Amino acid sequence: MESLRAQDPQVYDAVLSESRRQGTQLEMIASENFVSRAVLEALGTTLTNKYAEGLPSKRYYGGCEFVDQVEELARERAKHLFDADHANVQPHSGAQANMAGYFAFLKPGDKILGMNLSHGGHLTHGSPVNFSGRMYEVVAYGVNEGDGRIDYDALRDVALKERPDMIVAGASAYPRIIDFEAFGEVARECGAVLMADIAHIAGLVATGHHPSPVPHADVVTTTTHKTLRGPRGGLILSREEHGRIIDKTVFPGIQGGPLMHVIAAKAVALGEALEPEFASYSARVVENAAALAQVLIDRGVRLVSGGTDNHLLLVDLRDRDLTGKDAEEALEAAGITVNKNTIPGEQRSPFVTSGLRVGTAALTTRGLGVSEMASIGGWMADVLSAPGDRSLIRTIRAHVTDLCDAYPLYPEVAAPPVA
Ligand code: DSN
Repeated sequence: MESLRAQDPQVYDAVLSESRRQGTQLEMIASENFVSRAVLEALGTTLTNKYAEGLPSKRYYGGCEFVDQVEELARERAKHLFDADHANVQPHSGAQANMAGYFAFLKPGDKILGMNLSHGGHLTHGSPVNFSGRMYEVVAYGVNEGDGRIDYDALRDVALKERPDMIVAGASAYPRIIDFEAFGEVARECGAVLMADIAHIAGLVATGHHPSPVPHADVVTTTTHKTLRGPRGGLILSREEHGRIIDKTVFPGIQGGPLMHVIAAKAVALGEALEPEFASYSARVVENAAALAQVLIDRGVRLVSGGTDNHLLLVDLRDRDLTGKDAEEALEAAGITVNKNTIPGEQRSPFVTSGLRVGTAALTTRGLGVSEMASIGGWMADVLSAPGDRSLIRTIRAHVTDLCDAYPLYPEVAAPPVA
């Protein structure tokens, strides 16, 4: 980054500080990960200069022969990885991918059935503060508050009563396997389109560590940067019959020029995900989450649904005199980065909450395994039991620093700041 350093020391310093922050804390936000150097390099290429509206070989601008190669690689790798007929790799984000899914199949005022946000759903699944809740009539399904798992009988009942035009299967804070086959049956029974949003679990789906929605859903959307470990962005998979409408909806429907440098980085990440190493990485993500869950449970920490099947856990703090906000801050002071999160039955606002969401995808990329999860789980339990104990937090911060030093992340960021 020599040119950046010389030309714009303020931006350079902020980037360097962020790199240092990532390297010196335990990143346990369930939706984050660390990309490879190859992905980082692809993001910083001349492809950012190129306009390429359209699709490979069908562009509205000249000079697209090389970006065509990149986009074709990304599309083919995505189809191969997920065993899908059709892939569109242009959505700028998961929200854009979901918008394209809605616009391709629905008209304003149609009815969608999505997961209740406080039960683990996502803003784009029908929240009133999001375009999805403003453009469509929304009904919700959720989890059984007793066991924290999706209530498939209640889902069927509400689907048959409400007759939605689309059902959205997927979540951003759900620690258990999602039964996409059951969703498919309900959607067919009530005549709805099924959209599966696998943003969180895409890497697990790609490697067989979570059942795939591809055989059951009309359209599957995802981000590329969570368990899939690619650059920030979105991706849409569909059956061949829906490919044309999905493509037209992304461009010219909702986006302009695709971000070709990001698509190059998606191609690289999808290539990595096709390698056997990625399958063993995904297995370790799940193994680490299970190990972390067990340590927390053994230490008396309550988890929504009593554990996890995937890469994340949801801590239920309602038995403690502690909010999600305060717990997040105390853990951050100890060097452990998580996010406060609403939980089923939530009584507090989303800015305060009664829960924490914790994930293992990023630390697994960094090389940490089950023995490190045992230590981290113990430190988390200690902090949650005494969030105001500054001396304890200082001690844990020192342990976290030692652990981070043992697993360096992008070591070149140790370069000194601009004087
Ligand atoms: N912000 C993402 C997450 O944390 O799950 C979802 O958009």
